Amino acid sequence: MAVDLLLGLQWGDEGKGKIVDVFTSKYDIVARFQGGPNAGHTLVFNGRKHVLHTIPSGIFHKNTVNLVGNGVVIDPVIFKKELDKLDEQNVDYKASLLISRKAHIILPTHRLLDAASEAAKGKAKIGSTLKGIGPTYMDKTGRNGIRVGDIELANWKDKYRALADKHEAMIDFYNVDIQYDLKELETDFFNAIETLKSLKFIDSEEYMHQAQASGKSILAEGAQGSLLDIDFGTYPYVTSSNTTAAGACTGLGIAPSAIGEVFGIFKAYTTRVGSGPFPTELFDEDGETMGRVGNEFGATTGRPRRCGWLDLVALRYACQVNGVTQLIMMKGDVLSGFKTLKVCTAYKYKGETITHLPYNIEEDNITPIYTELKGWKADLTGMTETTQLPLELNDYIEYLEKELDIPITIVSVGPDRKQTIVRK
Ligand code: 2SA
Ligand code: MG
Repeated sequence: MAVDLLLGLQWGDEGKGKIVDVFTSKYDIVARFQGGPNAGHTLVFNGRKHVLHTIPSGIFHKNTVNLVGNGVVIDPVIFKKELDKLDEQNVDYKASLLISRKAHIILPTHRLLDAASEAAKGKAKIGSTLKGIGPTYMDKTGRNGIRVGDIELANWKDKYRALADKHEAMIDFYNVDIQYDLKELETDFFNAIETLKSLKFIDSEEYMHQAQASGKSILAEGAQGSLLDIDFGTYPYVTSSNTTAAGACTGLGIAPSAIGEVFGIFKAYTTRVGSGPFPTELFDEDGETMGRVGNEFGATTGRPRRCGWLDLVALRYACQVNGVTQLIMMKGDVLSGFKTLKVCTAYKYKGETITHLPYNIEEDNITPIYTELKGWKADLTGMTETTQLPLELNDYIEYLEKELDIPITIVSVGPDRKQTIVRK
């Protein structure tokens, strides 16, 4: 059976957690394939909000297996906190949560290195969530990392010590003012490692292979967004993993030919948290309204997200890189009340009009060219049927479908599971 993918098409925070949760009843397995606790996936049901960072968003469904794949990086301390939250809510994850032995572990010193690197960059900082993501992936590709499977081995602490000592020397090298007590951090870390060890570690590519062969339905859950992809995002203002469709193959061990539907999820406008280019960013009242009405704050760090109009140039690019087969539009409800909506259809770049993402998309070089569409007033948040949607919103949706040549099959009108309209 094919593996379906659900991916963010912008700079993250599109609402992946919510949609995975809505989809989960259709899948036997939900798997994370990249990123780590930099992600913040928000789910709302039964009047409660839940934020997941490393654990897949299918965890609240009884019969779903949740796999943390080899492409993910795990911070045992944050992972333990997530488990504690699940315990509080009596979610039984012991049998349903599986972890790849090949996933890499974020050490306390990786987090410190992240902080040191950002501090040394000053104004040019990436705007990292400071969860140690970059340094951990550096050790992975540098072939120095510690993997989940290692902690089952007797001598892994020697390897740990050697790596942590090297990291300390590197932190010194940055020569920035970072205060830390490694002993204390290590106490928490080793405690959390023990908790991690109580979970099921598996050879996940083999598991996935068997699952596919026996007809299990699988959904791969992306984290961050396509424009934060290490190769195709707005480098260097990106995260350190492949957030796009190809990342699901390397991050789970599934073949490209095994991929079925690619669900691309986007907000009806655009947000970005952290630094880096954002051509349609607004610095006016409209941007402020989007942030306020959309409650645009980082689910992991609480940072306010930058807001702007929908960027079709960037969205089309993301659809192409991922091979999106169905689109899911989120947060249309946030745009209710805008008289006119703008959609960026091209960029003015070095005196020319272009409709692709150029190599260097620094703000100074790019002026967005907008098309205007009529807004709507109605409150969408109680709507459940397509027929209830205002005419202008239908026009907005149909305009995007035509421009992108991909159907928008789901429209979300609020954070709750129930606020989800299936169009076709
Ligand atoms: P990192 O932490 O080193 O991977 O950061 C590198 C860049 O990637 C961005 N990034 C994100 N952007 C949006 N959402 C993310 N998750 C959290 C959320 C973020 C938060 O869901 O809200 O709470 O602030 C996420 N994770 C990484 C980051 O901003 C950097 O630009
Ligand atoms: Mg998020």
